[in-house]
Amino acid sequence: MEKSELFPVDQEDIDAFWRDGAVVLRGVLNEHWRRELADGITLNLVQPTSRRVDWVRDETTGDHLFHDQLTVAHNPHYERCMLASPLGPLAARFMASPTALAFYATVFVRSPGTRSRTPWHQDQTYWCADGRQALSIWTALDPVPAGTELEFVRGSHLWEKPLAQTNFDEQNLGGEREIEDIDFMPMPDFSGADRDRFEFLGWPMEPGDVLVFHGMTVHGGSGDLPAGLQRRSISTQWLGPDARVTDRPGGCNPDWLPELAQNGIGLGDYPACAMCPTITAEGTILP
Ligand SMILES: O=C(O)CCC(=O)C(=O)O
Repeated sequence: MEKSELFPVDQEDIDAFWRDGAVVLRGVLNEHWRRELADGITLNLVQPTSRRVDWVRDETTGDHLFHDQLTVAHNPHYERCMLASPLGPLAARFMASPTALAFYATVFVRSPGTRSRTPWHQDQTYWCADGRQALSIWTALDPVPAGTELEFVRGSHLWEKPLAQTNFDEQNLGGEREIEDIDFMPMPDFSGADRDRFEFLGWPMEPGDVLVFHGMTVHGGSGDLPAGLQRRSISTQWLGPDARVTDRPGGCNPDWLPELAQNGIGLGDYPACAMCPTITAEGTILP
């Protein structure tokens, strides 16, 4: 792996990303990369990490929602895709940065027909890193029909206060998370009574399409699947040079601080290290 592939980016999409907090790009991952990710998921399901949770597991209906979070070293297929597919250079271009740091990957696998919506949240308020140059690139290996899309609250990455946090534990998915010392914005009822107060973005997608969204963009709501349709989705997390490692009053999720410390990275550092490799906007993978 010497170079990442490149995918052409329109300035209009970059402008929309900074204005709205999320954009869809069509046809970014070709069949080769989709197969690589599918192989990664097959391996991940039989070799989960210690961070794996099953948000849904119903032996009667067969419904299963598997979730894991991994840095590149955990899975050679995800590693190849994060380093050599167009994702890294795209992340750098969207962050208006010469480089993108491959922070980690998040995996969601819903068995066919599983009905479990992702709670509304902002990723970055859980991360052990902060910065304006911070985004995720989400993709699904299965079609995403209308009504099951991941939704984004338009412009929410620019809100002054962070959104109240949701519980992502296996036992209490979506429950309120009590954290002192943070001036949170109370959680609106985005799916119900407060829906008219906000503007939402969401796109039906085909395999190979990707969503690029800012680390502070509020999102959720996806995943009430029709019978027979599965969803294997991967969200890759990227940081730019203004990002710094941080701790959070309520703890981080995922908490990479111990692993970063083993790589010589502490609070306040930019986390460039063997665990989080860097790719340039031109596709060079830095040693
Ligand atoms: O795929 C999903 O249901 C949730 C995705 C998500 O929350 C994320 O990528 O941060």
